[in-house]
Amino acid sequence: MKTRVFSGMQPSGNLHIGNYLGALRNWVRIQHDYECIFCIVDLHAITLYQDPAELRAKIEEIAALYLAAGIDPKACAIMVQSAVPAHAELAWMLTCVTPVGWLERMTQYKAKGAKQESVSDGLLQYPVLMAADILLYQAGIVPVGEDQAQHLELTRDIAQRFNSLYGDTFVVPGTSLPAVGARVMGLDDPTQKMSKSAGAAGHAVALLDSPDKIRKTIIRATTDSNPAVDFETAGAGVLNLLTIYQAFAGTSDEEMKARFTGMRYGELKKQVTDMVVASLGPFQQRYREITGDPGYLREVLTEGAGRVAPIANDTVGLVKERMGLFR
Ligand code: AQP
Repeated sequence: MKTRVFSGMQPSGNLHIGNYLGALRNWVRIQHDYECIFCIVDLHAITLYQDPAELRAKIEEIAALYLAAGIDPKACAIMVQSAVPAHAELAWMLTCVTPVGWLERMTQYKAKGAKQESVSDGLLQYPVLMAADILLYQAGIVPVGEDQAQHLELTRDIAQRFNSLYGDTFVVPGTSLPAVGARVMGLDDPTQKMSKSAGAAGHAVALLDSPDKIRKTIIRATTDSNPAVDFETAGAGVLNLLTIYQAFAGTSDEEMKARFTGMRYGELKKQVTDMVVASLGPFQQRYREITGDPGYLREVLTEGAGRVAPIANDTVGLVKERMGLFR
């Protein structure tokens, strides 16, 4: 039997090249080697306020982006988290075995919480819901970007704690990070990771940005005080541009050095722009074709949820059995 893979994205803004290079592209690469479930995690998105109409539209947009990136819905289940109630059900059961201190230590909770006037309990519980998503399907591998590594560590801690309290129940999942592009930084501020919710102009390149917008964003990217590329002393902004190029082009470290050492930043930005525009072009074309048939999208999502629900319900049944809950 193939190892199961689970991963997801929040429909909380415009997917950017960080989401693509850190996660989505790897999903496409491994989709035929494993039994894959790719989720649109709308219950996670509402840990921060979302406009209801926009959220509903974003869910379908993300599904279309999965397909445009090359996820094959025949090989993989593409589904929406809230369409399978077992996600929320298992999250509650796991909440009851998770010490609050574990959650308060999460860096994403601290960073996102600091920007809110009032922090919802949902934001604190976010990683428990993520653990439920993964453990529900007994996933062995979770391909994510580096910012999610701490949440994955917590998922393992929760699984192990549950297993030791109630007996072996959950597969303890492994994290899979890409070799290049695991943490793409903001183009305006390379000390912060590129983020959907950051909002500032010049921060991110969204997957659906026009070539003109991409050019304007990259041309304004923060560099450093060197006149040209020097791999030994390059600042975070220059390294970020080089990473973006390397991740899209698939070039080796040696090729990168040979190509870019001594290149002036204007030319570096031009080459990065050309690479990003050329890589996103076919992707955007596929996106337009897919969204031309909304019936097809709904079919894919309905079929995906139907395919995974029995696995999820079996796990909830087992957990209820182990915990002594009414069945
Ligand atoms: N900057 C990044 N570089 C590489 N990978 C990234 N990911 C996110 N940002 C980067 C990976 O993308 C997947 C989906 O992320 P998410 O939707 O769960 O939300 P997130 O991790 O919180 O990402 P964002 O873009 O910062 O969204 P918001 O602002 O809405 O919270 C994950 O695998 C993530 O690691």
